[in-house]
Amino acid sequence: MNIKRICFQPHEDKRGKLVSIDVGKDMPFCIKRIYYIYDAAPEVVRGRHAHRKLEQVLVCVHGKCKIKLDDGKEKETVLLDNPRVGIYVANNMWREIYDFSDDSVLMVFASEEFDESDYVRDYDEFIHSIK
Ligand code: T46
Repeated sequence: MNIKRICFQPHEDKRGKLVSIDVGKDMPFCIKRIYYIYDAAPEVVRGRHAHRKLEQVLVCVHGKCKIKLDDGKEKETVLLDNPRVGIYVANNMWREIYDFSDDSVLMVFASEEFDESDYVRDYDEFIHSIK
């Protein structure tokens, strides 16, 4: 699977690092929504769904977690542990996010507003829908 990683260039000086994300330059879509996940226990699995239309970029801005991506043909797991790297998750991609460290903060940039009807929460339905 060809997973797209987006590298953000931090502005670094003796006070620390600052990452700015320019929508037209760094993101493959116009951001309509931003949310973040924190206080996720190490044993939980989040996600377990696909989206019909939504595209997202996930950045673990603190701590770490893993994401398993499944396009219906191939599966790949990526460790998210770098606030300078975003993982692009296209539509029609099953995702499971797990192995959260206690201090993890997962920031998500989304191409669409929240819409429950965009979710495919049944794996068999997902496989059927991409055929
Ligand atoms: C994804 C992973 C990484 C809202 O009201 N607005 C929102 O923008 C979102 C994302 C969620 N919600 C509500 C819906 C549920 O009542 O928050 C609750 C938890 O959402 P969900 O169970 O979908 O959370 P995750 O972590 O399983 O999945 C979320 C995103 O939904 C999903 O698109 O890729 O984070």
